[in-house]
Amino acid sequence: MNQPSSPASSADPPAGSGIISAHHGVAVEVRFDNGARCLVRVKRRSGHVVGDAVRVVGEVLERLPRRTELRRRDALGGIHLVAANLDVLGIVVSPAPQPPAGFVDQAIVAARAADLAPFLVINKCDLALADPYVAALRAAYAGSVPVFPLSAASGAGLEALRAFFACGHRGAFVGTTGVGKSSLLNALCPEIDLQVGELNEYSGKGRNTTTLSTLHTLHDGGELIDTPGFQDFGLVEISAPELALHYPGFEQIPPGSCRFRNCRHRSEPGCAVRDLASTGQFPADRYATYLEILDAVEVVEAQNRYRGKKG
Ligand SMILES: Nc1nc2c(ncn2[C@@H]2O[C@H](COP(=O)(O)OP(=O)(O)O)[C@@H](O)[C@H]2O)c(=O)[nH]1
Ligand SMILES: [Mg+2]
Repeated sequence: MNQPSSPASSADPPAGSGIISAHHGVAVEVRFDNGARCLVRVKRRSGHVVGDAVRVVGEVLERLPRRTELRRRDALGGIHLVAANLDVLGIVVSPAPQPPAGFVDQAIVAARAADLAPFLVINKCDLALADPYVAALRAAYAGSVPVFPLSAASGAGLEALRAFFACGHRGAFVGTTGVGKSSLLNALCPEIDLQVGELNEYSGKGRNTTTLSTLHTLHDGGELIDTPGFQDFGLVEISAPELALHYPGFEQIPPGSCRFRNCRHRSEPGCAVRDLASTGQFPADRYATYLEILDAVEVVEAQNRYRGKKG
């Protein structure tokens, strides 16, 4: 079998190892290690996703083990694999519209639970009301994740984010509708040419029955995955143990501080987190937010248990 030496047009399908750089439903584009690309037919539910490392042998794709998997939950509760082998997940927020309470915390926990390093992008910093919003988010999260205040519209602050990706990170963005994710992707990678302010995939009837996911190489280095419709969907639900382990701010508390290893940091005896919060050594508002999210997560867990018993 020929080693790939020319782009996808050659008659012989190239062979070798590479990465899935686009998914068209019935075919995937493989980008080989030497930069050549080719289309390979796949079954509609082949399970391949953008970011998968593959070996092409003839017409057959052999998938290599994944380092990470990013999943989302759709409006009906179905879980879908979105991308493989990402390193970082950008959580995008803006001063207007602001995400719902607890959104950033839960996204950070979901990313960490999937072994992705989360970072926070605060878009629309050109708006007059941005400064206090940035200050509050920095106070809450700067000790836990990288924070990038920027404006996709004016370009201010984009360089720092480009430099972050240039370290060799492969990532994707999540965030609620209207915070400027499409604008940000366009600003970082103009060839994507996304529609800004478009209806989201879910409510936009008749559009894009085949979701097309693509992997883009940024000019300064690093890669971005764009999966239309994904960004506005929910990440998979987090479990109470994941929340207790990954809640932003808890990194400061040395492991093993609580009496019980599986401490949920609520009413367990010998809970170091509760003690630190009650003496002001851990911010009381951050602890209160944790408890609110824990309540909500436990309600969902109880509902799922109930459904499981019935079913
Ligand atoms: N003022 C300001 N508006 C922005 C910025 N980025 C995006 N927008 C606007 O915010 C709206 C939503 O942007 P869009 O990229 O579609 O958000 P998405 O739903 O997260 O993909 C559009 O009207 C954009 O023009 C920014 O940096 N500053
Ligand atoms: Mg969008």
